[in-house]
Amino acid sequence: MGDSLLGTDLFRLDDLLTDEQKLVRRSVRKLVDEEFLPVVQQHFRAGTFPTELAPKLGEMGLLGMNLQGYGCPGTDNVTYGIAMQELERGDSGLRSFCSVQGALAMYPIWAFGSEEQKERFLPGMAAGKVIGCFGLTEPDHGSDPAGMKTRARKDGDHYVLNGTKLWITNGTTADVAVVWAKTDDGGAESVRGYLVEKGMPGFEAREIHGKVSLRASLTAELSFHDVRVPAANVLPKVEGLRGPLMCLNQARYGIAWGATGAHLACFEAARDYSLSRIQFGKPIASFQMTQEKLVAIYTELVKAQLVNLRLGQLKDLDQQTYVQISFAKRNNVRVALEAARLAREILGANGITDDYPVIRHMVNLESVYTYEGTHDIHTLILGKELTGISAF
Ligand code: TGC
Ligand code: FAD
Repeated sequence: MGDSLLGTDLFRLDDLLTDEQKLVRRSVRKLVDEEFLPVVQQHFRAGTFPTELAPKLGEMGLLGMNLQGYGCPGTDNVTYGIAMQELERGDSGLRSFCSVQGALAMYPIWAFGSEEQKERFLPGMAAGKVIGCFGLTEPDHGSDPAGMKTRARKDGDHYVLNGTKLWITNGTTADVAVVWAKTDDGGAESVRGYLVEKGMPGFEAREIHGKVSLRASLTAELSFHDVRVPAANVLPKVEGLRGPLMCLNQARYGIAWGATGAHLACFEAARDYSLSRIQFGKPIASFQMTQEKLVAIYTELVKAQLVNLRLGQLKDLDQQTYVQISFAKRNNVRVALEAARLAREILGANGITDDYPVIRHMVNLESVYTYEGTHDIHTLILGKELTGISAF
């Protein structure tokens, strides 16, 4: 099996990878196995994230991986996807940390920021020394961000920000929050991105407690009460909902690969368990019903890998569409969640303890199913593509 996909590479996708891509997969897998998996149970139980890993993630080029310049590694998109897959093989919280940092906080600065903003924030963020978060969702506006209430009012050379953002990953540890707000500056109201820095008076981040999913990830509520954000902190090169949605394309792409990593972990755990667990005098893997479940998990895993690689190739040619990304996010998360449920069943009572990774992945995937566009929203994006009719 070597460093291949643990015996799941039925269609020899590895033949299409470069040595460099396989090397990245091996080194991220090693990091996850040696430095993350030994501590994930403790973090999942405590509801904490090992933020101290951030500089290591930076050193390994896992933050803002597919961005060029400003200290970012500038890898191709297949390499970026492979890394996300390996991170989420560890835990969705670990991939989330890197997705939010790279795709949702660094990408908007990189794509829409001024030269000064890029030079000021990106090198530290790529190194894992400056943490970012992304504030789009609000208490009353999740799937429909166009209805957001957060407002920025121009006042001299500042904008005064008021509003609340909810469910913000990395919110309590972030040094800089990319906050999307409406402003009527210069005529019609439009959405702009604001770089809100930790410590700005009126800005508060409160941790959300009581999560049963994605426990090894920090999630916050951000509130803004007359926060004076310098005009120099407004992202100058984008206006409208297209801005945050372009960031989501980057992150959803990573999630499509990441969910396949969680899927892979569940497959591996279920197959190993079924071979070693003896009932009625034989391994449970010898029962036809167990084999049917393993084959169901495996089939969707193999298909998801094909989707990811082709999508990555198209992204490297800059020919991907957001409909393809919705397809991949929607499909791969759903099949990973179904696989996790089947794997949990194969593990019997052991399937409900966090001594095995399966139930942790299963409950995590419930969040992944909802964030970055719920399953239903991606269904409607695809439905619109097929019919030409928007059913939002
Ligand atoms: P609509 O009128 O369709 O579009 C508004 C403008 O945006 C353009 N557009 C896109 N551009 C780039 N990428 C996309 N995917 C785009 N989708 C639409 C569109 O062409 C239009 O441009 P323009 O220039 O004509 O103005 O907008 P709508 O209000 O009808 O909404 C569309 C909808 C529902 C698909 C969208 O709002 C949506 O995707 N909603 C889901 C919200 C969401 O995904 N939130 C995620 C928050 S972040 C998060 O969850 C992080 S989890 C982090 C972790 O990994 O831990
Ligand atoms: P709602 O939009 O209220 O949806 C509730 C239900 O109604 C869903 O089943 C949905 O599919 C359905 N629904 C809604 N509209 C329609 C429709 N038109 N047709 C059919 N069904 C519909 N957001 C950020 O901005 N930044 C983050 O870092 C971030 N991190 C997150 C981390 C976690 C752990 C979680 C759980 C969420 C995070 N989110 C973040 C928020 C996430 O993006 C939202 O939860 C998501 O977009 C859905 O919004 P909502 O929860 O308000 O659900």
